[in-house]
Amino acid sequence: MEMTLQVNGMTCGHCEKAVKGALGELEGIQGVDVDLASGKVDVVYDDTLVTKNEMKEAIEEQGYDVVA
Ligand code: 9UX
Repeated sequence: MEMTLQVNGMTCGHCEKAVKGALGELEGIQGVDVDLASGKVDVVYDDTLVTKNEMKEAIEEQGYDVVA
């Protein structure tokens, strides 16, 4: 499965790393691509292992805002 999350508040490369790292620690995440300029985070994942809500919470724990 693949989805795009809109994440607000990422402005530098460290933000990108924080978000990638947080998602990468979740089981079932197969790929993460962050576009800093737009705030779009493309995630490739196994939907039997991880939910959108878990991804959202992991990103929010890092201090960023997930829109929808
Ligand atoms: Mo960069 Mo991101 O100094 O929260 S780590 S803006």
